[in-house]
Amino acid sequence: MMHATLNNRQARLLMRIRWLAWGAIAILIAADFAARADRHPCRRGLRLHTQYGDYLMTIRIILAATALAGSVLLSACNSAPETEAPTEAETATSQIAITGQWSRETAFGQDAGGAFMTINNSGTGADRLTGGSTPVAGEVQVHTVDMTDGVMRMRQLEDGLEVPAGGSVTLKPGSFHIMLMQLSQPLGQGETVPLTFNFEKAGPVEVELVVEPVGSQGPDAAGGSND
Ligand SMILES: [Cu+2]
Repeated sequence: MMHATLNNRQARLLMRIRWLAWGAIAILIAADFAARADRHPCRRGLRLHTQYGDYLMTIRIILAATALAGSVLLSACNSAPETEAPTEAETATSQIAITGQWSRETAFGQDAGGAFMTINNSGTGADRLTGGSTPVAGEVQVHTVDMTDGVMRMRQLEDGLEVPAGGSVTLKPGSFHIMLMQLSQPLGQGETVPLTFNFEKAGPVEVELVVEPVGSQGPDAAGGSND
């Protein structure tokens, strides 16, 4: 997203210009009233058609033009977004570390596989895992699992998965997971699979998945394979 950004100093300067413009308009209006008072019927006498009267008229036209220009300038200033200074969210950084990443053995002909891991973000800003790439699959998707009418269904997280600042998200069977779509080859137990994740802030993060046996709940799960 590209948009004009003012820093704090520019924002303060704009505010000062705005107050000066308001002040100038107030003075011009006051001066105009003074000029009108001078031409009030009970005071003008014979002066109305003198050179002095023409002079006052000229001043009034100049005042009106200046006030008009001032208000146009003001509305232009007002239409500029108020808070253009970089927000905390914009300057915050993400520090991603991925641990315990693994995948599961697939049968010949199986066209999708899962991948699981824990994603830590020790940075000051939340980040978002949006997807990734691997040589063994056509597409890497971020999935979640929902319960619909008592049936567990998985679904792609189109907007990715948020990893909070100073927090972590665990991807595991039955919950958030990575889906390796259109596998070009079966994943064999003991193999390692390179995978590059895409994070919105941190950018690409490379990992190597360890392929665990069919039915595994993860390398750290007690008992290992349980089917
Ligand atoms: Cu899935």
